[in-house]
Amino acid sequence: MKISVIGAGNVGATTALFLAQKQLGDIVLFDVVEGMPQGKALDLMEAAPVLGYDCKVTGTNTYKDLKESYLVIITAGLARKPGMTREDLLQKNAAIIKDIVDNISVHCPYCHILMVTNPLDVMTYYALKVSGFKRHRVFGQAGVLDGARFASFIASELKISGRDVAPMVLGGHGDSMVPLPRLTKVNDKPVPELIEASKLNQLVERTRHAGAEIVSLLKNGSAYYSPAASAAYMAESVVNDKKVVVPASVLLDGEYGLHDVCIGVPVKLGKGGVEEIVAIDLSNEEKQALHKSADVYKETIKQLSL
Ligand code: TXD
Repeated sequence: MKISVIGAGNVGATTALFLAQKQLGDIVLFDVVEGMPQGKALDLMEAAPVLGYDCKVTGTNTYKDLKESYLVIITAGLARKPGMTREDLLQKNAAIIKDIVDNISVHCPYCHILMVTNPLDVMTYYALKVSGFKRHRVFGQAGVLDGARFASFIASELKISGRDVAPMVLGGHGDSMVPLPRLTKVNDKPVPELIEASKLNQLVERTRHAGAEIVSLLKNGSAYYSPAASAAYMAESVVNDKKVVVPASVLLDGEYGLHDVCIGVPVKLGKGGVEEIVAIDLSNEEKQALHKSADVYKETIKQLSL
């Protein structure tokens, strides 16, 4: 199995490391900066004897090396700086995504695309439209990350392991995201039974702004360990056909009462990409929050030239 990672910056290179550690297949790291993906790929190969993986990692500046990739993970593009919203990246990243997707369509027309570049939900929609691929082949990573952030805050509040928290965060990857405490469980117990409402509300708000919290600490870029871990987790479910159900940004065609917008909802990920959009019962309030989030992205999509 061949997996290509486009953009060998912070998220891309870290994703390649996690993919290698999961032994998911051979990895191609692509970037427009000459020598950089080759250097990082070589470095990753030199880590292999110590870390114990035996897949091949290569770096390239040439699109034809993507040939026959089963999965292409797109992390190329500008990252946020302090004070920027994800939407501020829109036009510049759209130009980058167009170029990449045009090349993917030529060199690996049968692949699946996992979008990571921001603004995530809009770039997923854009990649889908530019590629002309069916919707099960183009999906975006955000809900796994937002859920992981929510889970880590809950775990540190309860002084338990993050592994014991099963989070649920739907909606777009931005301030309008929809963390769902009612459906977030700690060892099968809904989290509102374990954390009092005002504290839980603080954790929800911190989750909504968790990306900005890291941007303001780093001052020159955005988070990458947790985004890369989340992308590799989704890749594993696709490549190894694990069929995990996770929130991912996908094109909705009537599901959850939404049309023609990519937004985070629970999906089953397997060899076929998005094999199912999973319906879960939402309260009226939760449904409204999801629709409000979708409206934000429907507006942003209008700024794209499609
Ligand atoms: O969870 C999520 N979805 C996100 C997404 C979480 C964190 C970061 N998120 C977004 O990922 C972020 O807002 C950016 O849009 C991307 C990449 O973030 P990263 O932190 O990796 O940015 P870097 O380190 O600047 O790397 C970007 C790389 C850099 O090496 C550029 O040379 C390369 O992208 N780049 C390109 N590669 C290939 N092809 C083209 N055209 C290209 N243009 C730039």
